Amino acid sequence: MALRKPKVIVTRKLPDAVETRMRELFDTELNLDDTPMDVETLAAALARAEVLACTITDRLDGDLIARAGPQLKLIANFGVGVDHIDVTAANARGIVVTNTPGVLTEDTADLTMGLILAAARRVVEGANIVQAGDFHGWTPTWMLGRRLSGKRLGIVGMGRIGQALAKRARAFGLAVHYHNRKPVGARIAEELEATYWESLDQMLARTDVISVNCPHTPATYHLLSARRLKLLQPHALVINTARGEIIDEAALAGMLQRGEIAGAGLDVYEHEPAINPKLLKLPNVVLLPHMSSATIEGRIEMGEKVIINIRTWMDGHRPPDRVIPSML
Ligand code: 8YV
Repeated sequence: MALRKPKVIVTRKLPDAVETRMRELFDTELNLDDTPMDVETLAAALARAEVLACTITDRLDGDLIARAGPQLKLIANFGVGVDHIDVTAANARGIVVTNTPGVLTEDTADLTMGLILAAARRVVEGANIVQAGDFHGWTPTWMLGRRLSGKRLGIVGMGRIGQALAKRARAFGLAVHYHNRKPVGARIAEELEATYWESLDQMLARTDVISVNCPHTPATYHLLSARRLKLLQPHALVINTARGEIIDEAALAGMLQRGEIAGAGLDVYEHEPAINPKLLKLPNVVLLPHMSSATIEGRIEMGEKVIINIRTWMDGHRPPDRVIPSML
């Protein structure tokens, strides 16, 4: 007997292959013109959907979740970070929340390594000079960057993405240091030749490049506070492909402007999509538009994860990527 198709409302445009499969499997409403949903449109979706397939651009706070109809049973997020969803409020109403871990790990680690290289070797600055027609010939002392090999990388958050970054960093000759709630297992630590710092403060003061790779939770909000940023060495680079809220962006911009740290590579921002205007004017920063997981392969795999989560829930099983507050 064919399963009844649940009403699934998708809040943003997803890759065609994903949308087609969702239409085959579910009673799916797509957002074909990709207009981000405002609060009232989201509330209307929560009042009708059995499953909401949402993204980071949908802020599902406790007030909005309180407006969900009793039929809403699953919020299947297209993305790994769930800091835009009040998971506790959802669970309290019997709504399961899922995400898409694993499939964007390698792509995000690739671009994090790219930002490290770009910031250390002034890649964007150099490219802009050429494009502006200002390259008038080689000189021995022009466009000097900093060598990566032999330097120390401090990874804040040694989960999947942190570990994938560590593997890449080793290949570039960087020594891997990390801060995490707890040390990684002995086998992984040995493979990555990684040094664990229980004290984030101590690691910050001793590493040359800092990369933020932890989730944004109440415990990691402004983890890199103004006080902690001051512990960095003047030649340090700060890289962030996780969430803007983890760094005090105003403090970081001020320090970069005053030359108190050497540079930054940022893909995410505290008040995204707004960016601190100071950052936009600085030559020593590389700024990307939240694109570290943006590959067509990754987006399709994220969609497949969303589908698997909905499908297993439909079949009465526990979805594989269920998020529970104690994991955050
Ligand atoms: C995604 C991300 O592109 O998955 C995440 O948490 O930050 C991004 O890389 C985005 O969240 C899609 O919703």
